[in-house]
Amino acid sequence: MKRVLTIQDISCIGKCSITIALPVLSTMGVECAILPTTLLSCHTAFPTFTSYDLTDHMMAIVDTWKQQDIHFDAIYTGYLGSFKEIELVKQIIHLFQEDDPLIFIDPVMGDHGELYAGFNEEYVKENTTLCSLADIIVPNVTEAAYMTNMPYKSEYDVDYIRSMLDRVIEMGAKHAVITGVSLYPGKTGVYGFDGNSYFSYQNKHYDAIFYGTGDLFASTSVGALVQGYSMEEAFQLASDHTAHTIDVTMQDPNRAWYGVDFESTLCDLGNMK
Ligand code: PXL
Repeated sequence: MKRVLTIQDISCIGKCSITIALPVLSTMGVECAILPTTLLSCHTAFPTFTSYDLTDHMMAIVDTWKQQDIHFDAIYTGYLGSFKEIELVKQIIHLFQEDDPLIFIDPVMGDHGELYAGFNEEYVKENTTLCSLADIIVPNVTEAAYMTNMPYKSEYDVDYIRSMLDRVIEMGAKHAVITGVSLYPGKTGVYGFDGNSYFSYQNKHYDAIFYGTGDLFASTSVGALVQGYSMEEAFQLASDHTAHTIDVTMQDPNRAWYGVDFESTLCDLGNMK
């Protein structure tokens, strides 16, 4: 069985980061090891939350794995809340590099033209240096704009996205996929470069914001990639699954405001080849 290490926070309430990665990867038939960076009562979009820093324990945990010769097929990071977390992830990537795991980095920093609470341009610079170590990064348009110093636009053409992607790739990651790319009215999808060619995939656009959809997309992509899907196939599957989950979430009149209803569509991921 393939084994993925995910390094992200645990938000006790919030349907994001590890509480999405773990069930999604497990359902896809992939062992998911977790390295929690922070324990939050709720994610940072809640009006109040507590945050308990776990970074002092992370290396001790990794040391026990190294002593017991544990290997990973992929290392997947999402939301990282501090410079220290970014630095630790760099060290962990270095420690496991002899296994040549797929390094998949979702540089979670913001959306809709704004950085998330607690992040600033210095943080963006630091996260960009982490991205340069990746095999695949999946910034959304906001994150890519901050990383490349390009102006954020909510309306654009394919040339804007293509030059953003080219600049992101120049920053060191081997492959990149920009998410939340809307190339036609009523559509949203991805625009990526797989090392040889560009690819793009568009789905129905839903005019709704559900936290955790980026984490669902990234986790599904990682699951498909380690199971042997090509980049284009993996991102298509993740786009379809994310769009379907948003659709199902919107149909639930009792849905929680704070997260996508990924639980309702988990079983669809269990039938992958
Ligand atoms: O879904 C991204 C995410 C993950 N973890 C925490 C967050 C967010 C987005 O706001 O606050 C703690």
